[in-house]
Amino acid sequence: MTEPRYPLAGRRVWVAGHRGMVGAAIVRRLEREDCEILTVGRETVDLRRQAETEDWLAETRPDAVFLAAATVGGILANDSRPADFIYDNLVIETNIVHGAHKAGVGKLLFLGSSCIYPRMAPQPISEDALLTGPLEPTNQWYAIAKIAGLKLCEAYRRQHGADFISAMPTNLYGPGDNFDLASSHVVPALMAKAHRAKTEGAGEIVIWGSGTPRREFLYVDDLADALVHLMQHYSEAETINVGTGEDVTIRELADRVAEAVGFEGGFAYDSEKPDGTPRKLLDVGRIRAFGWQAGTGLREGLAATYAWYSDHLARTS
Ligand code: GFB
Repeated sequence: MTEPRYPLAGRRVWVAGHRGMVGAAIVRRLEREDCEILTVGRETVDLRRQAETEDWLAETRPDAVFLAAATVGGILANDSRPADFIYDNLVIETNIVHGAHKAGVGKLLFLGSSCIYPRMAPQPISEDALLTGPLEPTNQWYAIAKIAGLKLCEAYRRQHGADFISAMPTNLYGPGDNFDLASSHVVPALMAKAHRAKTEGAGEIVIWGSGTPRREFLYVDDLADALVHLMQHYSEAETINVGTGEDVTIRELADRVAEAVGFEGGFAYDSEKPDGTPRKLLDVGRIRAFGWQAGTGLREGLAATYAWYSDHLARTS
């Protein structure tokens, strides 16, 4: 591996959003680097408030920022709370990017999402598909906010020479995910349903939509590893995809989740619920060329996630 362009050793690094699934994984990964990790909770600084955010940045003066703070959720949450998804995300990223620039932050990594790409983008989706076609309607609000975030980074780079980069992860899962059925993504939703069915001896769980959409799933600790790698090695204006390069149908995912949980029943399909984008597989050629590749297979990642979830249920019940 080549020497990092931006070594983290000795630096003060703020993980914005450290209580979320992604932020917590970044903190876990940074604990292996020789840097000082900075965090602040919502009760102290509401990142939606510009003065609070800018004051905190001015006082703390981090060297580097991982911008993992966001309002996130699955297909139904996105579709039913469009104002929260567009407002919260626009304002959080604007406050942090502008505040980081004013506070002299040397490097910032903004986290987007693969839903920024056009609904019918050619697969696998390369970075240059951005803004070439209409978005998926169920998550267009979130996608517009995330597109604005990556353009903010580009604009501050162009006007001020700021080393602000952005990464686009594919669908994520892992320890610390949200298992609430009304707002979660598909992996924790199917895991929670399969676990409950197994516990209660129910014969069947419900899958939303047709089960035919294809998705790519990245284990969150792999994402954190990629982000630390990019922070140290990547300094380009163009966003960069982070994924595994492989996808499965939702039906295949349900089989894998059932296997991880030990649920032996069947599946029913709720056609009243949306399918969303038919396929969302990222082209991971660029990040591979930068020397990073995902290490956790879906089976292994689902087993680790279920171990965390079982433990979490035991701790909280
Ligand atoms: O994970 P998910 O909510 O996000 O849904 P998206 C993925 C697919 O799984 C959809 C199906 O086709 C869902 O209909 N699915 C099946 C389920 N059963 C369930 C279930 O019980 N719960 C959920 N949630 N889905 C999100 C975007 O889209 O992806 C966000 O809305 C973000 O903006 C995120 O980009 C990564 O992949 O459809």
